[in-house]
Amino acid sequence: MNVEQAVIDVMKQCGIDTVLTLPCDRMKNFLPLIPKNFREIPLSREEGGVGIAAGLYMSGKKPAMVIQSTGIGNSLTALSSLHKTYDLPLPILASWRGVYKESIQAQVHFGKFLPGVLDNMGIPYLVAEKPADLPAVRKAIDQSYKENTPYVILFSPKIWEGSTAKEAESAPQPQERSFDLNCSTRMPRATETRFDMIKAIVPYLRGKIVVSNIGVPSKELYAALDQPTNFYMTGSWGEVSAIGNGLAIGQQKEVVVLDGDGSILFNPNTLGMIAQESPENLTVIAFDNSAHGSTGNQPTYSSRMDLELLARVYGIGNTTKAATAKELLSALEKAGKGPRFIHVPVLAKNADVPNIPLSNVDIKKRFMEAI
Ligand SMILES: Cc1ncc(C[n+]2csc(CCOP(=O)(O)OP(=O)(O)O)c2C)c(N)n1
Repeated sequence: MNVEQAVIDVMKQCGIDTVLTLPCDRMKNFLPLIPKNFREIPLSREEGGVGIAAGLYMSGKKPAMVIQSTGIGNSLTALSSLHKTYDLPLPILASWRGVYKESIQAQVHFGKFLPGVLDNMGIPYLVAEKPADLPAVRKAIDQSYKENTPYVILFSPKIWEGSTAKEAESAPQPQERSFDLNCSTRMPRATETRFDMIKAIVPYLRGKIVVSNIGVPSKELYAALDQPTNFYMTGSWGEVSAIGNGLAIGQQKEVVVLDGDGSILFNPNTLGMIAQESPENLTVIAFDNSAHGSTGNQPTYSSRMDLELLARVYGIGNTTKAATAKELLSALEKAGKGPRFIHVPVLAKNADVPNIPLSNVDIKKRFMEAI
């Protein structure tokens, strides 16, 4: 039996259309089948895939993740504060390492404790160790979508033993390449606050899909322009541009992300994922106050480097700086193929604005109805 193909068939029966992947050696005959059957989004870090998957789902897609079980470790905060509090589905098909015929000592500790971790976090899981378990895999994927929860399917390496799947072919070799890193790295001094900037761009944001960084930036957006097409983050710090990326991949309307320097430096791989998928309808505004604003303006190291250049290095070609609200509005209004990255210096100062009086599930529901 070709077990790898049988798993693909199950995913298709469940209506999965997009698969986020980060490889495990035990799945090397399974992974080549994914781009042949689904849209594949190869990841550089599983946690970023959690954000992209949330955006894909909210835009009407049906994503799943195929990763190594270790990747669940670096995704736990995002799974818990994003998927578990906004009630979002995500089937995670994980190659379960550390338990069956494991030769790598480093895999054993987390692999052994993983079921207990999932149990304690209220994340349902299933162990698939033989082809006869595949009907249960199908049920688990369906349940993830029916009950709006992540559902982990732990594939024991045992399940692939004796499979008739073809051996994976060798990968194409890297080609010569060059990049245009030409951008201004002179950062003008900040003269306006993030709230000044958000208020000034309200005419542009009105009616658009807007995703805002955790904490004060979301509260400032709520105070300046509350609308159902705003997705306010209340947790999963560092995922805002990943969610925006997923939303922009999953549907056609323009998506504007309000990100921060701390968040980008926390998860810079998200910039690479944006460049890789290159959704033309995505604009990331990076409010750079050289501080962790929401937690009391503790300095970040963004003052020692250039975020716009970082975006270029990651492969985002359409970048600019906008030092005033007027410049930001005109940069936004200037047509240009995305993904776009606008680097905006702002004062390290938070507006005194109230909390958002909506639950996470309410934010998600009205957002999904509106977009
Ligand atoms: C994993 C994790 N670490 C730390 C925090 C606490 N935290 C919340 S917001 C924030 C800083 C936000 O800074 P930035 O992303 O630059 O946005 P700003 O508020 O400055 O606009 C931090 C450290 C968190 N929520 N999650």
